[in-house]
Amino acid sequence: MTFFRPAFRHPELPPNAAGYLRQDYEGGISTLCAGCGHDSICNAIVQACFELALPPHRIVKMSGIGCSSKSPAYFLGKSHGFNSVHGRMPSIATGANMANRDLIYLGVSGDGDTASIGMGQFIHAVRRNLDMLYIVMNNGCYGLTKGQYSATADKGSKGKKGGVNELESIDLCELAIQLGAGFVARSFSGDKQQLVPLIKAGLSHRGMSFIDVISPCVTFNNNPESTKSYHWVREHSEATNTFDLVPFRRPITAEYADETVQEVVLHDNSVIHLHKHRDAPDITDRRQAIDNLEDHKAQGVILTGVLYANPDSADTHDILHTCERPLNSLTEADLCPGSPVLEAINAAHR
Ligand SMILES: Cc1ncc(C[n+]2csc(CCOP(=O)(O)OP(=O)(O)O)c2C)c(N)n1
Ligand code: SF4
Ligand SMILES: [Mg+2]
Repeated sequence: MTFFRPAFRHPELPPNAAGYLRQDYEGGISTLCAGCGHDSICNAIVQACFELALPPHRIVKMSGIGCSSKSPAYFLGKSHGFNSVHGRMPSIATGANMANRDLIYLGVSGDGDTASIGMGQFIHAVRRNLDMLYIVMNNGCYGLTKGQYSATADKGSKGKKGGVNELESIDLCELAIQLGAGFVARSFSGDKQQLVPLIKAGLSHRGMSFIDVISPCVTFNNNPESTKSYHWVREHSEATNTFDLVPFRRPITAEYADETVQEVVLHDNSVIHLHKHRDAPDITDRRQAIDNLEDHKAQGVILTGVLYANPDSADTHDILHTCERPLNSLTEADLCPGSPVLEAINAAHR
């Protein structure tokens, strides 16, 4: 069995704006179960990075442990990568981000990896508003260890084996909004049309972008009584809005009537055009975003799309006033400013 992707592609496939081909963003051949939602998310990541024309060598992909966390092997094969310990991706991402703020950070995790063993790590990365895109591939179970319920499994949901889940579920999007993430969205692995622009918007936002993607585990949690199955999600989801991301390099045009479109300008001047559904709440209002999630949950509906966006949020570097340059670019003169400066610092503490 080979795990290498054939290099041959149609010679006329067009490159992106930076001159890279789509295959420059691909990884190895997946070893996940055929039909696993995680594979669709990997494809959406490849597509989003290709469309944004990000230089692959400027991206850092990080993960913990789980089927979801091994998926970075299947995308962005020319990027930097770090497969960390179970639940520890956020602290590794924090350290790397503090050392080099010039790179683009993409963390991939599972619902087990994030909502149980990694919960302490997750909440602190969010409250620090770490500049990264954090994607949870949420199947409501521990796929890698044979399908035990995770903390995001809905109360009343039933997996392929065992009884009904009696415990309350943790809503990671609600937590992320409460803790100050600047961009929060939910999607479904089977909805590429919605997922690709969400990933592009998440990568364009500065600060914490969090996307919870419901991603069915076809082996352990895809039976009709599971609220994380393909069938259930297709029958019970509703989008807050449909939207386009207009990257900053393209001309921005106002194509829609004011009362039906909400415009959000991201830090790099990309623009999200949200086509709001009738009576949709203001997604820049944190309280409304949480109420909206809870209201839909009470009706048994999974709300997808952009749930909350705050384009003005300050990221960890802004908050801590850190050095503006990557630490590896600092010279001895930068690091040792000389006796008079040190004297002045010491004097200030006397
Ligand atoms: C410290 C530690 N505890 C437990 C495990 C066993 N373990 C491996 S993956 C996993 C859970 C995976 O679930 P999730 O993060 O939801 O990923 P999925 O496989 O569902 O994509 C567990 C408990 C481990 N590898 N390390
Ligand atoms: S066990 Fe489930 S989560 Fe893991 S690869 Fe198979 S379908 Fe995907
Ligand atoms: Mg899982």
